[in-house]
Amino acid sequence: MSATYRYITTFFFLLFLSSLAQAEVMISDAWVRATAPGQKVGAAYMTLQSPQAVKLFYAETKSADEVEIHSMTMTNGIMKMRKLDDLALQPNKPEKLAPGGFHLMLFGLKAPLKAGDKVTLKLCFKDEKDQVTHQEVTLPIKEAY
Ligand SMILES: [Cu+2]
Repeated sequence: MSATYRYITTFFFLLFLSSLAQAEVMISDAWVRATAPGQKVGAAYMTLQSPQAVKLFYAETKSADEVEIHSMTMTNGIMKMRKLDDLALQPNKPEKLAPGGFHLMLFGLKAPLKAGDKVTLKLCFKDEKDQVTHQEVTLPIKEAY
């Protein structure tokens, strides 16, 4: 086997490995709620579906200082929000982030989120072997409905 041939096969093997590691999470119905002027907090929603078990453990955006993963539950008629360390996705089971439930909370907005504009989020997932993948998603800003 020539050195060139070996080099090429190694290259394609590595390419194959990296494609295995990057099994993408499907992101659909993604949107960000428009905010009023002066409002410093926003919320992002989307449906996540992963081919393998992963955890969403970190998110960031240039539009805000910090992004937190939140759950929302109703207890005795009172809405309670809680910060989560991560959000686990079961293989092929869609996890819905929607008003009244899971959401991404944007703290320290740099500017009001205006309907018609867009926000780009970077989402970081970790698989069961602690392998981290990043995905960018661009969300339209919409009025609450
Ligand atoms: Cu929240």
